[in-house]
Amino acid sequence: MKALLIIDIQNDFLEGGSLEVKNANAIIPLVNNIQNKFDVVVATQDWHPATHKSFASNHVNKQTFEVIDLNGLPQVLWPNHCVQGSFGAEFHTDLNTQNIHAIFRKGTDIEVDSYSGFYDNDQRKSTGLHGFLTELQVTEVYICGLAADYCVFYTAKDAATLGYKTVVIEDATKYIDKTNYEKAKQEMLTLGIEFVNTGDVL
Ligand code: VGL
Ligand code: ZN
Repeated sequence: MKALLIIDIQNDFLEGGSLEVKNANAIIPLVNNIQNKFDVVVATQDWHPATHKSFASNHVNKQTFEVIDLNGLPQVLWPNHCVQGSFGAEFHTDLNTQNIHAIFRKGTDIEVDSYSGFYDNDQRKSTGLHGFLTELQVTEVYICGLAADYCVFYTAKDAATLGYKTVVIEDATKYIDKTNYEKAKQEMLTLGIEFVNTGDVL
């Protein structure tokens, strides 16, 4: 079985959002177009309490995009984003959500960030996504969404490590930082992760 994982297509990562990813809105029609090519469609949502420690605003004298040590892990300090229940945390209204079988929310523990749709950044707490896919006998995951150098990257790495055939649908992702993404892509290629465009899955 083949699953499409739609990562964090939420208002705060889109045009006008607090952590806007450049040209991110352009991926929405591409993601809508490919959904019916998969047996299972899953989405993730970044879903932070307002007190989340990945927010620069929750630290004294820290700037956004500074890196700190958070409970032993390097942590980029972000602008407030995807606060639980806020408009910024909602999926963009143009995203077709009718085919989405399940939604997995992450980043709910204020002490640890969660880029991957599978596990918190310390790999201690699971979102349940792996159990869900296993139950449905999914062996291949195709990943799209935001951002290519953070949540897409970490989700793809965990998927590959868990033994899924892992494919990133590159034209249906956008990165925050190009250099970061180029490094991430090299690492993904080393792990055997494949790259395609939406035209290849249609
Ligand atoms: C993300 C930064 C902070 C993402 C989430 O979805 O890529 N990036 N939180
Ligand atoms: Zn976040």
